[in-house]
Amino acid sequence: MKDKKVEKLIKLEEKRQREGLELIPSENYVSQDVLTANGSVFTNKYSEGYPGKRYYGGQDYTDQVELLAIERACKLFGCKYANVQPHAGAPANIAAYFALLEPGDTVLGMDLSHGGHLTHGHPVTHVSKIFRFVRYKMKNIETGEIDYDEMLRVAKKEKPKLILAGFSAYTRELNYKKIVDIAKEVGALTMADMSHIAGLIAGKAAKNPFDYGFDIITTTTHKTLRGPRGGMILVRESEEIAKKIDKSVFPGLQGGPLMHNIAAKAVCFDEALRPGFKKYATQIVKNAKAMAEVFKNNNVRLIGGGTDNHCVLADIHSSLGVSGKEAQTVLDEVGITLNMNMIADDPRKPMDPSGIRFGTPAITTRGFKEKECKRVAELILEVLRNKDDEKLKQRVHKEIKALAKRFPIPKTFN
Ligand code: DSN
Repeated sequence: MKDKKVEKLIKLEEKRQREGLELIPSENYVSQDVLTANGSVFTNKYSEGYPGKRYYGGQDYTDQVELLAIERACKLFGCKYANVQPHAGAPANIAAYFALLEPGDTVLGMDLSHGGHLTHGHPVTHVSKIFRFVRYKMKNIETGEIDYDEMLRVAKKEKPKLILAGFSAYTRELNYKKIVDIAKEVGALTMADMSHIAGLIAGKAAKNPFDYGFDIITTTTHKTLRGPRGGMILVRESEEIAKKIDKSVFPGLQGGPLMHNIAAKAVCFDEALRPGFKKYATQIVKNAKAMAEVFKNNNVRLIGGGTDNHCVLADIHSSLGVSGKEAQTVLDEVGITLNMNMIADDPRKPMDPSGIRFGTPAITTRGFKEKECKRVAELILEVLRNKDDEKLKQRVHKEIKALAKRFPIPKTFN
């Protein structure tokens, strides 16, 4: 590169990723093919509109690559329509709301403090000023069981036009059938934001909301799905809804689609359709369960009591007397990256919460199995229990580096 400053930063980031362990559950490592497509000349092209209906000329190859991405997305998730243009998960959700709702309409979604996401109507978001968001919660924080009776009661009272399933910090399977039944009873549409678990659904390691009759799914493509940073909206079967979604994404919300990113999505969907991806998705869950087990055996309180997916949420403040922020900082020092996180009904503040959230998508991509994951969980606990012991931290850092070296980040997947 001619720009030595940026080149240096890219190299340093590569080193950081190579030598450390990535446990942020929403991060992963993409293949060289995804990187190549994402860095391709498609970035030069303006393509407002959709395949066959663009505003500018020169669309022979953009049309083909977008159609390929759509076809593969539909095959992967078992649906009829896909819009692959959302730049990320937040715009995908915003476009979906505006497609399905009128200003003032009500949405029933998971409580944000119980695992829901900012884009599901947190008061700081623009959408919360336009639509009315009401909440359902867990009935039992220790098991993660959702209060479906409460969901029905709230749905009957508030008459939502949309019921939203999905989360960014929840570790159990949702009962999609119950949610669809409740939606039918009150005449609501159903939307699943499966950003975190898209790869698990694609790899059949988690249930697919479409199998239970959900109307639409929104998702990111860069988490467990292991694709480029981006978003997508899938529609199970309604052509009417699919048309509304397309209009809402463009021209409703976005301008020109990121064609290089769409090319990279097409590559990622092809990779996820290969048999090896099922093994990968299954291993992600096994690895997360193995880490959760170590925490439980050490009497650390887990929100939801364990995990069914890729993610673990631990209340380390009540169990170990360490705050989420302290944990994040001290673990960074030893080459383990994870994030501080609010726990359900957290008495502490978002910038220094009681919990940590960690997950296994990235280390599973590196080839970690249960044995290595258990060891990492043990090391996390050792560091948190001895956070001021510099010698111990140096020893752990050395072990983390050695582990990372033994499991290099792969460039291709089966
Ligand atoms: N930032 C993503 C996550 O980590 O869950 C979602 O917005």
